[in-house]
Amino acid sequence: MSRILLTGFEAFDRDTVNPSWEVARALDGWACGGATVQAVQLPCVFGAALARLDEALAQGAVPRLVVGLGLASGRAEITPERVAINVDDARIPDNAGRQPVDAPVAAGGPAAYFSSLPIKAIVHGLRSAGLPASVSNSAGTFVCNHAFYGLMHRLATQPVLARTRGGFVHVPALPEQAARAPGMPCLPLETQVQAMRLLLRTALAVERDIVEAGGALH
Ligand code: PCA
Repeated sequence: MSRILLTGFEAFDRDTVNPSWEVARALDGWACGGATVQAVQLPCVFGAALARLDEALAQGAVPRLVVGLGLASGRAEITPERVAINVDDARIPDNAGRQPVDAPVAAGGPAAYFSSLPIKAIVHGLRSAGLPASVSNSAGTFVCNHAFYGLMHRLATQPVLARTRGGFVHVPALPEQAARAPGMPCLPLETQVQAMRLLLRTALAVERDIVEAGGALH
C-alpha cells in the first residue's frame, strides 16, 4: 500500500470550522488505487504550515501523491489550482499574528511552479459526475499558496520526492458557514468528500493530463 498525503487547514479568520480539514479527515484511511489516504492538519501559520508538512513527508513511506486542500470562501466550485507563486502577501494576519508582505516563500526559488496533478482531467471528471468544478489560475498569496508553493518546491528539489505528484485544491464554504454570511456560495460536506474521492482516483489514474480549454476571461 502506498501513501496519499491529504492536508487540510485549521480554522482561520475568526471561523470555527474549515471544510478543507473536514474533508481531509473524512477521508483519512480511505483506500484508493492501491494507496491509503493519510490526513494531516496544517496550522494556518506561515512557516509552521511547511514545518508540519515536512514532518508528514518524512514520517513513513514516500507518498505517491500529496494534495493540499484549503478553503476559498466566495467560491462555489471545487477548484484545482494550476500554479503556485513565490510570494507571501497576507491581507489578514495568520493564526500566529504574522502578516508577511511581498516576501518570497523560498528565497532564491523560481517565480512559480505548476501543479503536477492532471487538473483538466480532474475538472472534466467532476463535471461529468455532476459536481461543480473549474480550474483556478490563482491560489492567492496567503497561507494556502504558501503551502502549495512550499510543497511543489520540495517535490522539485528533494530527490527522494522526485516521483511524487502534488498539487492544491481550494474548496467552497460549508452551508453552516454560508448561513452566517448572506450570499456566500457553499457546498455540503458530503458533496465535497464525494468530489475529493473522485479527484484522488483521477489523480492516481491519469498519467498525462487531457488537453481541454479551461481558460477563463477573468
Ligand atoms: N484558506 C486560506 C488559508 C487556509 C485556508 O483554508 C487560503 O486560501 O490561503
